[in-house]
Amino acid sequence: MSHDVLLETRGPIGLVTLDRPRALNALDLGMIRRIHPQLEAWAREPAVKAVVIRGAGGKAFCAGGDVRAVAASLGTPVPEGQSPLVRDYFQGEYGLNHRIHHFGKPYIAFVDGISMGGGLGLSFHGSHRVVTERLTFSMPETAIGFFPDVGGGWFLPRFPGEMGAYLGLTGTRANAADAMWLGYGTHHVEHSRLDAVLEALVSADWSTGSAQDVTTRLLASFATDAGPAPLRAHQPAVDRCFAADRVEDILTALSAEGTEWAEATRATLARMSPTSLKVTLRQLRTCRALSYDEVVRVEYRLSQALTERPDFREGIRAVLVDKDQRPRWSPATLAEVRDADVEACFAPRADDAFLPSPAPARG
Ligand code: QUE
Repeated sequence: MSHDVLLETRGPIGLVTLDRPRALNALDLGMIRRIHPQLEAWAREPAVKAVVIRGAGGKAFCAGGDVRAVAASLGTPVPEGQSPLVRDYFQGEYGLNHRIHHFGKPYIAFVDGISMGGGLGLSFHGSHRVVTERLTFSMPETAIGFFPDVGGGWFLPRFPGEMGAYLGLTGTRANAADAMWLGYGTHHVEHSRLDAVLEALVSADWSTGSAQDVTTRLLASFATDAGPAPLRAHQPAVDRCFAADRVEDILTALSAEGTEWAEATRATLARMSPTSLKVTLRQLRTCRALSYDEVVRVEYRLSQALTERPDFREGIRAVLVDKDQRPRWSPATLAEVRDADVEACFAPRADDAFLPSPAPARG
């Protein structure tokens, strides 16, 4: 029996606690397979008015997906009758994100501490995202030869100007004030008040309006000002430099800026997988015009294509296993990445149609 996630019903509240603190609550397939059916049951149960998700351990909400296990599984043969983890994992994770996106009832994430990659997938798609002063968040996948998935193709293009391209390509970390400005956070609440918020949700009178309105009013009564967003200072430069449709043109624009920020940003991009950068920019431009469900299908294709490429295993090795932070990318330069290879990552796949049509919420 896995204790990596706690599932409880407290009166009108379904409560999910990610409880794998030694791995910063990184989301593995076992956790996904316990959370998804519980959300399904809560969606159908009229007595449950809202769901809260939080992380245990005080350091992280969720540091991402279990990319380490996926990478470790890639070389090993799969027993007959089983499907490979790389397929089950991403179908499971994106299927859970999709369930949250279409949940219907209030889904309230307490995003407190570290939230990266898969952590945004478990929070962004809900109706309410409570962020605290302890929040640090990022989409760091280009550092491991992957791409900003879990709906990054849907939420990054919705950030102001070119901020989504900047954050998705560079993996830059941002804070709670940034989250509020970008629209990741819907309410800023002090860390010390989270237990009181949960208690107030449990004892709330849910008959005074729609569950969404009751939740919004209750959270607003705890909310404080997050202050000015540090990222906002860079908005004009980000918009100048990240508007291009080719990564090479973004680097040229950064060179022309001649500022410390632009040089640091150039240096950051130079450390990322060249293939990841080109795939990610194309993902963000393509997905801008798509519905969320269409974005999930594109991202599933990319997850399968990029995990087949050498940069994914090399990135996991350099960042999460050996931690030498010196990946040897292949191809090693942007010039060597062929357009046809980028294009091929977006090709339809036989197992594309894995998304269920969620049943409507009741109650
Ligand atoms: C990019 C990523 C991830 C990452 C670092 C990156 C990611 C992920 C983790 C992670 C961090 C701490 C853990 C853990 C996993 O780091 O997806 O198990 O304890 O899960 O640069 O995409």
